[in-house]
Amino acid sequence: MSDEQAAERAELERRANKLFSGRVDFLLSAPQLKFLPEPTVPEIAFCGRSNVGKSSLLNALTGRKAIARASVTPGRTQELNFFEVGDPTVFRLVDMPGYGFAKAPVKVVEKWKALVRTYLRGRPVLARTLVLVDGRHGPKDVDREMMKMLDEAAVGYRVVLTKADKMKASELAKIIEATQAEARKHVAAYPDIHVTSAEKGMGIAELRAAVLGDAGV
Ligand SMILES: Nc1nc2c(ncn2[C@@H]2O[C@H](COP(=O)(O)OP(=O)(O)OP(=O)(O)O)[C@@H](O)[C@H]2O)c(=O)[nH]1
Ligand SMILES: [Mg+2]
Repeated sequence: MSDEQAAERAELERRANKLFSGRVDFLLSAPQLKFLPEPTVPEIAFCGRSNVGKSSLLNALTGRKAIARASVTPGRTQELNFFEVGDPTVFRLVDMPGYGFAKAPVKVVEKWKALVRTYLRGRPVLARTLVLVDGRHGPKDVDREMMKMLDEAAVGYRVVLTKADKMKASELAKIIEATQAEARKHVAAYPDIHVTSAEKGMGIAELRAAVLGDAGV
């Protein structure tokens, strides 16, 4: 990276940190498509398997402990939850229900799936999707399916490894490599993945800056 690029990145991170530590408000919870807010600003969606750490990552990015409810029980987030960032609002973060949760009733799972898919495929203001992958396991079949669906819908996404703090460095390195290789197989995925820990704050400043860029701010 040249000095100029490094300076640009530092400036973007500074702006991102300022924005994320300013106004962040819960807007609404949409259990069905008809409750979606007016598509007036860019949106960044968080998707991934149940329990992967979507709500926790959203909390970490915004520096709030519990603006998005993090769950003890997988399958806690059951609606599309919208959060507004900036004053006036510059963009929104959307916390989504997790996929691949086997214990929920089939009908409920089907309902979430349809909601998530329809939102991801048809939302005009969707600026970027973050596909979270558990740093303890790397990509699973359900993650690949989600990525494939996004590829087909031409929805650009970033692959984000979560819970990096739970792994030994040597194990994490293998997971990073496998996840990177997976991302590079998908046309709509950014080739470079993000490695994060909501718990320890790892990778958070970089992801804030990336989200700012994605939102076109
Ligand atoms: N050690 C560690 N634990 C984490 C991290 N992120 C999330 N967790 C834990 O993982 C569990 C699930 O986190 P959530 O943020 O609720 O996951 P989610 O993807 O929103 O889950 P659903 O809404 O049920 O789909 C919680 O017990 C979190 O405390 C992390 O970076 N490190
Ligand atoms: Mg959640």
